[in-house]
Amino acid sequence: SPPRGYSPVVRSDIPHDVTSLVADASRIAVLTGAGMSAESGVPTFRDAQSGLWKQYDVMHLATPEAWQADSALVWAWYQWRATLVGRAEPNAGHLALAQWTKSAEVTIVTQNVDDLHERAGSAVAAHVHGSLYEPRCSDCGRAAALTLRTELLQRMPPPHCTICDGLVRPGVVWFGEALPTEPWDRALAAVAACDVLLVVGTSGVVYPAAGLPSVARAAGVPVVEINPTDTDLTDQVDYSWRATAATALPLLVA
Ligand code: BV8
Repeated sequence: SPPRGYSPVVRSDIPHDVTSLVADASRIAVLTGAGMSAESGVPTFRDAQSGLWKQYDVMHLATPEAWQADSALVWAWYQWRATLVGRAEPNAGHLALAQWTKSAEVTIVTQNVDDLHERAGSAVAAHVHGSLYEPRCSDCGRAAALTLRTELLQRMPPPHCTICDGLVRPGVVWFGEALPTEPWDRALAAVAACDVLLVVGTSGVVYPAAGLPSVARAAGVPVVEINPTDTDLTDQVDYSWRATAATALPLLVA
């Protein structure tokens, strides 16, 4: 089934306005959201409330409170998501961005916690919401190895830190948690110092990441949104291209 938010009226050609906005750009910044991975079959964040997890509210599961209340349930949800992403492949949009780095300076800032940009061959300048693949000790902060178990249960007690015996937690940013400083600083620098900012596959709901397009515009950087539907950002961008990531990005790089 098409990804959430898919609209039938989706262009498959590059709008003239976008061509001109991108034509002279040598430094491109790209802000990606869950829609970037939708065509890889990875459910967007809100669609991660499916199957085993249908009865749970993802907006609750992705919080420190849920972790405090039931770390085995939350750990199992992230194991399920990490396994799901592991079974997915980068799509044509991920691959086009990786290809583009051969002819232009492309800086990727992602809200996604998957590793599909990396597996397509891109370096990611900033994972502003962390990563499914970088668990860390919730006490001493040390990185922990992620061992994905084959069977996916609804409750899986998280492992303990080999150094201080603290609980190992998912390496993501939960709602109510501050974003990691260094990735956030790199994200701010990237969107302010580029020639054009592409915003691909995000609803622009979650802050402070959703504020990055206005940071770019305040710096005089033109912003192009690539999304099959209108979003909270649509009236803040210079051009909104009704297209999916895997359709639009290869056209830009061709
Ligand atoms: C913070 C990691 C402050 C976890 C994520 C009350 C209390 C505390 C904070 C708040 C509050 N009220 C508001 C806030 C701020 C809050 C916030 O913004 N809430 C929202 C819901 C209103 N933000 C925070 O809490 C942030 N921290 O504010 O800290 C602070 C400061 C100092 C000290 C202490 C605290 C932290 C936010 C990070 C949350 N973590 N991810 C995990 O993954 O489990 S966010 C998560 O949801 C995703 O990473 C993503 O960024 C976001 C949205 O997910 P989706 O909806 O799936 O994806 P997206 O929005 O990108 O939408 C999909 C889009 O794709 C759609 O537009 C669709 O049309 C499009 N699409 C679909 N198919 C395609 C496509 N596009 C292209 N091609 C396609 N094929």
